[in-house]
Amino acid sequence: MEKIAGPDSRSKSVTTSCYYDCGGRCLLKVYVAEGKITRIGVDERHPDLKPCPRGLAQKEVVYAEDRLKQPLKRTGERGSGKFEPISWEEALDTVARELQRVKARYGVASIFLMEHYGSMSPLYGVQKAGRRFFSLFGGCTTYWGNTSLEAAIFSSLATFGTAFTGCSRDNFLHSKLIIMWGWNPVVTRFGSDMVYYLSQAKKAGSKIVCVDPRYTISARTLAEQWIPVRPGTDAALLIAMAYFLLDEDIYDHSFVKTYTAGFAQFRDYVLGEEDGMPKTPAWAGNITGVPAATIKQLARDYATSKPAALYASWAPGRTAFGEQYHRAASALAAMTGNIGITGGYASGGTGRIPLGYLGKTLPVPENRSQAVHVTDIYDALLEGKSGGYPGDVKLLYIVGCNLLNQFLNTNKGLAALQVPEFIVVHERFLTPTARFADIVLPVTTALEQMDIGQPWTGGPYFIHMGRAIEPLPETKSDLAIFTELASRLGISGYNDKSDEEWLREFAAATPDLPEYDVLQRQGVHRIRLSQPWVAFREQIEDPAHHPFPTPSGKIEIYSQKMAERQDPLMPPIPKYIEAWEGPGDPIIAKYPIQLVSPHSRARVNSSFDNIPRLKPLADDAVWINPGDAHPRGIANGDKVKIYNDRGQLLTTARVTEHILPGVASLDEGSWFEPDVHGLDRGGCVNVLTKDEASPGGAFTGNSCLVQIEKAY
Ligand SMILES: Nc1nc2c(c(=O)[nH]1)N[C@H]1C(S)=C(S)[C@@H](COP(=O)(O)OP(=O)(O)OC[C@H]3O[C@@H](n4cnc5c(=O)[nH]c(N)nc54)[C@H](O)[C@@H]3O)O[C@H]1N2
Ligand SMILES: Nc1nc2c(c(=O)[nH]1)N[C@H]1C(S)=C(S)[C@@H](COP(=O)(O)OP(=O)(O)OC[C@H]3O[C@@H](n4cnc5c(=O)[nH]c(N)nc54)[C@H](O)[C@@H]3O)O[C@H]1N2
Ligand SMILES: [Mo]
Repeated sequence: MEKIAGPDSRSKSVTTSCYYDCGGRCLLKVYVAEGKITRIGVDERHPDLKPCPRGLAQKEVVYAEDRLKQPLKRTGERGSGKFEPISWEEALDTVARELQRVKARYGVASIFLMEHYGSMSPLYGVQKAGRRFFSLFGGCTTYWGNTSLEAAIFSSLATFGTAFTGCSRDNFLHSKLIIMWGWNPVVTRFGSDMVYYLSQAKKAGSKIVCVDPRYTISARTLAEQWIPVRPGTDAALLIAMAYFLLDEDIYDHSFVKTYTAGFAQFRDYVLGEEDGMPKTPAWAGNITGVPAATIKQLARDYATSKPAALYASWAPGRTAFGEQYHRAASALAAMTGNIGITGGYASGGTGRIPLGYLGKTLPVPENRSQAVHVTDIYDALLEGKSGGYPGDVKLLYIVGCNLLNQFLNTNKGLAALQVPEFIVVHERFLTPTARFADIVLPVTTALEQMDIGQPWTGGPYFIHMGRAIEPLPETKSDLAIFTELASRLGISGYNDKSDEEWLREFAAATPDLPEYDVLQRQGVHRIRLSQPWVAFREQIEDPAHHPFPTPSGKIEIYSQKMAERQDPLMPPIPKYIEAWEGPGDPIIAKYPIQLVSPHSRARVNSSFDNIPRLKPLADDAVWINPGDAHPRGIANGDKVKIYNDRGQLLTTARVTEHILPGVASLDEGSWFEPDVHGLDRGGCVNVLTKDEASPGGAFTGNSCLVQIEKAY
């Protein structure tokens, strides 16, 4: 914490960060006078960690007029949004009593804990704080499946045996070619320093190509070439690239031979020896909408521009059979010999690196929780035990999650949220989900807490997050709330340390960190690297002593574990499997447009949709190609209705050549606002999405067919 020179000795600036699930972990310099934030600035000493518009708007988040500042108790119908303020005493007594009642009467499986990514804080983080509490309470039902990247996790584990498949971002300075595949980092960040390095790479002469149904701001500002592709067909495109490399014999034979397992089976499939269907560029052209010549050129560029990084992001994985796309991307990275080398990239994976992760966070003891997949939560509420789920949910405990807005098939969610006898929500704002609570507990923000910031998907750095201001009166951290509930319920050992004691313990358990006091003084701690950190460098440089952590010790293009499942929808080699609600689904006759739902530059998922400084920066309009708009009589700026059998919403049309014909795009995260006819006037895209998991567990929001019409 440094004092600003000036007459007011009560002024200070505090180094901190946010801990949203936002793609970054930036450096915020928070100026405080007389206990109030006056402004948020940039620390010029760290240009690569410069905050984004969302970080810079945190003062407006902390002091938002609609910030919840007292516990609320429902007074109207559930979902009506009618509440009265109550004391913390009454709120916590009620929640503790309900927890006890439901546990005694129905058992812990009837309590559903839905904590999510509202806060990724290592200490107060809703996931750790909530899970620890319910563990000690005796268990609960909860969820499994990562809404962001389950397909990538599936692929990383099957192919490489680990989820750490990424690189430090300076690695891209060495790439001759960077393929941004379903990736829009200017908006989604993927590390505060990512775009900083991509821009430098471009300046230094790297060629950047973007494969995306949309011509995004990243394509516009970073790429030389935009290759539009139909959503959900990426595996076909990648597999056809593999065909071309085989056909032209321009793949890296020695890499494939030395480091991979099962290439022969993949080759047989690609060449059509397995099923009589060669996966030629012409074959993929029909499926993906990408001309065969473009596919060949991209494949040739990738194979001949070593080192090259194919950055396969997660959105194409959030489709039906999305895991096949990630597996195919890694197979291609292996065929071009781009794994484990500076300037290359393992592709197809989580992109995580182990640097910048704390060695210890709030511990969660083993418990007896059972889990429901993220796409089945509403079914679990509606069907309970008779539907094969762990219990009949009587108490729903929601922390850091805008469930109704962010999970697939919002209208099913409306019915599901009427099922539990009691719903508790910890929130900062009265979100569409919080409106369904019986009790809402108001929580603090990062600027009112102290913490250690660990970067999203990895560093290599940490940020000490100083407490800028005292919590606004009558708000509490999630950890403090659970601590008080634990004491009411006679749970001992939930939290026997001060916040600072926990942080000291985390720092001490992290070899990459100095002592806590040093970290606090430094503000930012960089992990110095002599060369870019690249996943699998040891495996490639010294294979005799460093096998891959897979059953075969190799990169498993053919996964033995997958083979054992004998499930044609989870084949041992990457295959193109036609998606539901994709171009090949017969219902396309009724709903002819593929809708994707990217992440917004103005929000973190649905967070900040209510913040007046940020909402005008949002692009809350549906992108539609003129070829689709004109026959429908839709002009730029018109109000349009988007609908399918699951729901309908109202939004504005952005008629643009920047999206492929037959595809539309509406950013996720705008708040659900249904009218009496069930038309969502808020533009929440999940009223349209289907709540079905891919076989590998992916959340499939980008497999969604709709119709669009002009609204009058
Ligand atoms: N500003 C901001 N940043 C964020 C977030 C946020 O809400 N706001 N959220 C964070 C979170 S939680 C996550 S998980 C990540 C998400 O990171 P991503 O999944 O990478 O991000 P998206 O914006 O969903 O999609 C990226 C691009 O993929 C394209 N796309 C969609 N479907 C397909 C497809 O089938 N094939 C191809 N080739 N492209 C496709 C979209 O048009 C979009 O331009 O972002 C993180 N960063
Ligand atoms: N159609 C479609 N749907 C999607 C996606 C998509 O691409 N398309 N993306 C998916 C992805 S990748 C993700 S990660 C999910 C995100 O889904 P969620 O994790 O539900 O994300 P948010 O909507 O930001 O909701 C988090 C809530 O936590 C609150 N919050 C913030 N900080 C705290 C805190 O410290 N404590 C507590 N108790 N609450 C806090 C915020 O106010 C916010 O309302 O959405 C998914 N939904
Ligand atoms: Mo996410």
